[in-house]
Amino acid sequence: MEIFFSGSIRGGRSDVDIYAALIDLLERHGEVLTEHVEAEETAQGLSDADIHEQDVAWLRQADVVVAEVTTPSLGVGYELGRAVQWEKPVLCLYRPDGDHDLSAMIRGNDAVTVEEYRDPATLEPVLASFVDEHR
Ligand code: 6K6
Repeated sequence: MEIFFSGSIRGGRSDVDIYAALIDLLERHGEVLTEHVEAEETAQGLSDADIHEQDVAWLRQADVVVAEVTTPSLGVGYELGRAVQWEKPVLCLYRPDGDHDLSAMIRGNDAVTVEEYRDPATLEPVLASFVDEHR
């Protein structure tokens, strides 16, 4: 099971510790292709074109897509749009006590499952059943 985890990078890094906790949980169920989303340091030597090409290839390859969408990000929104177009199973994780309302383009999309949460630890059964459903 190959999992594409999507989370804000240039959109803002305030949730990076949560991304790390979610990636740890997801690694119990498969291979996370996009561990860099939890990296503290931005990768050296990759152009924006390299990043786009690599991420689109991983997205195409992934069996499922899990995105943390509390911090709005153009890149995450772009990845979600492409994942929906390719009919990938998509789970979006959203903390309603954050500073941003979730976009209608995510909440209003029948092809996307939205799960609200407060503590990443409570998501273990949600992630397990989402991954198992699409195994
Ligand atoms: C590595 C670690 C931190 O920053 C980097 C270098 N930049 C990127 N590396 C890999 N993927 C990226 C990078 N910038 C954006 N992305 C992709 O877009 C990721 O798959 C994220 O899910 C998404 C974030 O988009 P922005 O618009 O918030 O940057």
